[in-house]
Amino acid sequence: MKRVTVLLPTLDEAEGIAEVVPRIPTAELHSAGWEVEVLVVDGGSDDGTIEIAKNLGCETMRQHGKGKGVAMRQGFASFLRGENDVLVMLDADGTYHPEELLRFLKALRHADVVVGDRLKGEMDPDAMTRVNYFGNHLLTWCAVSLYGVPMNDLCSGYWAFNRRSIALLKLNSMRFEIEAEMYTSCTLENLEMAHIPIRYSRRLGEAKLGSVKDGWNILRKLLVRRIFPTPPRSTQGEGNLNIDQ
Ligand SMILES: Nc1nc2c(ncn2[C@@H]2O[C@H](COP(=O)(O)OP(=O)(O)O)[C@@H](O)[C@H]2O)c(=O)[nH]1
Ligand SMILES: [Mg+2]
Repeated sequence: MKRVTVLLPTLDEAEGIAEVVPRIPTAELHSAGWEVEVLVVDGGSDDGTIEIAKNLGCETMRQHGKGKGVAMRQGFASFLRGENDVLVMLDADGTYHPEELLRFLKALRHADVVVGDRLKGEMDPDAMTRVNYFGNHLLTWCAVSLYGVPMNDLCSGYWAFNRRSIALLKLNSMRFEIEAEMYTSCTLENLEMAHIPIRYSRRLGEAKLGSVKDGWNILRKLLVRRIFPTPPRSTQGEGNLNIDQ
């Protein structure tokens, strides 16, 4: 059996986590040869998210500091300390569909990294605000112009990675610019990226992303990584995730 880590970042996602974890198709994955472990990295929820996650059998971890970027890097570092083969990340808010996990694992046979593409996929009419929709198109266009590597949905939060690619990623993002930096790092490490259309639905609970501020941070990250491709190395060990633990 191969083993997959499903990484879920959470900040007050009691409603979302209670729905998302049970929707992970563990039986289907098992019959396809996959053992599943769910890792929840929490940013300080006080609505019972961690307790719900524990009751659902997830491994849970409190992140140091704040921000989705910090949480993801901490989850990646934890994955590298273990021995699982593949990591899949998605939001814990019901927007992405865990039922599509096996499609990611299949696509990963022919790529190092698989990105779920909402813009060419099936987007529910109320799933994304207009500002986020156009902002994402604009940022994706900027990313492709700057790096020259195909990308359809820069801000997608549904990605799958083989172990080698996680070990090669060099990241220091704090917040929602993490996916843009994952893209820049994949291009700089010459990782093979595949894109699959996915479904995207309206979130449960409250959004944490602030469109304008976070959009600007994403653009700034794209520009900074074009000039300084690698973030400063602040830790020892595999990869350069800049996590001190
Ligand atoms: N651990 C952690 N997770 C976060 C933090 N901020 C947001 N998240 C989670 O990251 C995911 C994406 O956040 P969301 O508000 O849905 O932003 P969007 O999907 O990019 O619009 C959700 O599962 C959030 O609960 C944070 O500071 N720490
Ligand atoms: Mg979301």
